[in-house]
Amino acid sequence: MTTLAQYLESHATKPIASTITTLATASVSISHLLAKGALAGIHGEAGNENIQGEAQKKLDVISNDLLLGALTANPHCAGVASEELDEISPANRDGTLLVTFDPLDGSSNIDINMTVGTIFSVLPYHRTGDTATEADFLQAGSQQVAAGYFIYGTSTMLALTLGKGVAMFSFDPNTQTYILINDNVTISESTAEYAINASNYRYWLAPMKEYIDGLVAGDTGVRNKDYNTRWVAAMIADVHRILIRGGVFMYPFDTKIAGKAGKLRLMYEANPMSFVIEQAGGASTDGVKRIMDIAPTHIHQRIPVVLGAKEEVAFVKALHDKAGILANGDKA
Ligand code: FDP
Ligand code: ZN
Repeated sequence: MTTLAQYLESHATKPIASTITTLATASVSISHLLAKGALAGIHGEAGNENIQGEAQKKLDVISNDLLLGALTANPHCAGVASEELDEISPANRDGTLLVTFDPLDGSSNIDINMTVGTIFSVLPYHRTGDTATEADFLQAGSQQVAAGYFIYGTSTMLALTLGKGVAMFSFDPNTQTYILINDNVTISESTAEYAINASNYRYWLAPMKEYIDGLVAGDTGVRNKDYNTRWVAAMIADVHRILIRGGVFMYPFDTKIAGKAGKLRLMYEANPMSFVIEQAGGASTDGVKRIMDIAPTHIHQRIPVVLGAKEEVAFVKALHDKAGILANGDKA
């Protein structure tokens, strides 16, 4: 039996091990709060009162504060960026790492007692000794030194990559530790299962419509096989399912909200999940480019996402190439 602490000791540098340990400690507190649910007064909107008449904070705000407080106290952490906060938070100037996180992905699932999770990405800090700024965070996903997620489902788990494959851990409530259950998570190159919110169909670009039409046509269409749909509406749960049993996940470019290329965030969701998926043998694109090759322009940048089984990701990209689609959704 290998604990997370033992795994990190033999697989990670000291600063990375320490940062992952800090994240794991915070995840345990978040998972305890989630388990208490309505009894912890964490359901509903921030600004409401809970059953004791105390001002109520939404759990995504509590999770954000927990992670932010823990990471900024870690001497290796030079700065933190959260999906919940407008500005980055500089931490310790002598740190060598930057951390971005989505404290509670899928937070609309909390009130219905469904899966949510914490996604994180660790980047190198190149200006040790100076105060970190947003510009320091704007590194391509290929620069990540670690990434993963804590998923709070029927059990709490951690998927972690340090750039040499993906390890999966399960939280043991008895010992309050994460235990390694698979040190080489791999996903199949082909699949017959896809995840997309098809209610957005009319807002998609032509290649995405053509792709999904092909899957829906099943063995009567170009793909010559039947496909099945799954959509949890929490990226973390959809990606976790793909790591466990394969599949492809998409939140593509759509024209629903003018000026927004996609729904998901590059620095908090797309990059860390792409790192995990690629390290497990899958692929990830925005339809045009490998996501981890994209140079970020803004900390809260949104991006179209297609990730999972290599065969499907290549098929989607080929349809975009054929249509001459550019990264911003325009035609070449
Ligand atoms: P949420 O808004 O609940 O945080 O992060 C965005 C996200 O969830 C993803 O986790 C999820 O895949 C997607 O939004 C679901 O979006 P739809 O409601 O449009 O299906
Ligand atoms: Zn999210």
